[in-house]
Amino acid sequence: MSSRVELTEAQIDQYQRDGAILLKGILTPEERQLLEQGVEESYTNPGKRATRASDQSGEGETFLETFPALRSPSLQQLLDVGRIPEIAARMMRAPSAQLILDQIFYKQKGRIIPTPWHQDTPYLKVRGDDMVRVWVTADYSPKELTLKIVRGSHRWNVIYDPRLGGGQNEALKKSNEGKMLSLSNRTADAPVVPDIDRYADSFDILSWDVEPGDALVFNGNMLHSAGGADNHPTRRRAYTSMWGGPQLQYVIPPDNAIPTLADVNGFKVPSGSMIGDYPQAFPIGWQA
Ligand SMILES: O=C(O)CCC(=O)C(=O)O
Repeated sequence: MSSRVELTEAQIDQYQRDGAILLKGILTPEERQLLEQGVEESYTNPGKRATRASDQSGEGETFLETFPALRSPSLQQLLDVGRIPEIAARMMRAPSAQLILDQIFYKQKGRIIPTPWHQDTPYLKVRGDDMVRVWVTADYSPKELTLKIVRGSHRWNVIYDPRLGGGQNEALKKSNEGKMLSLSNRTADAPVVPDIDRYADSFDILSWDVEPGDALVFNGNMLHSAGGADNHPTRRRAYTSMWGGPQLQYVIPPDNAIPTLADVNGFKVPSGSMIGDYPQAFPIGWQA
């Protein structure tokens, strides 16, 4: 597949160094339209991997769907266009990008519930450096509501326990995802997520205002969160896909984890395999 996305070496270096970068205006008008249609297709016709969570007082609503592209023709087309996986592969400096999972975080206007500080790694069945998230939004998302990311945390070589994080995981606990992950029942002996909001001066936190058409690209091992609001005037609809390079390992962790696309599609991949050896199980979105 040929390269169609304009990326500079300086941008790729920045991604590699910081673990995250905002690419301004990188999506085409067609991709923006597919995104807009796709999040609405999922929201209005939720599938079995969709859940609605609200905060402890029952206010605010986050609609979370995992693997929405399996049911939304528009989101599938958005991935098939191939520019999102091309961004992922080239940021990794990998020869290809394979799909691990995709998700919608659709936050209704009004009260916006925050997403707690976490890494994606402990929830997943993949391990390694070649793991990239591409987060795109259908609405203007001010930096307060956009992902905040601890610069350089992809190099810390720590997988945190996702349960705690300053007790912020309430919304997640209530969701199907949380139930499936049995957050109260994990056995891994892992350090607690630092209370980053409380000690914000001790961390190098990146944050951005993000518009439709931009792509926020970050390493899957990064610590990240999103803030909330009491009365935000618009929805904050984000679509986020996770891509792996061929060296990424499929692992079956001791605790529950979100299935990968391979699991959902019924492929049996031995734990410890490199995903590059299983292109049917982890579909290739872009290849050099
Ligand atoms: O959009 C959000 O609020 C959370 C997204 C997220 O955690 C992710 O893309 O990994």
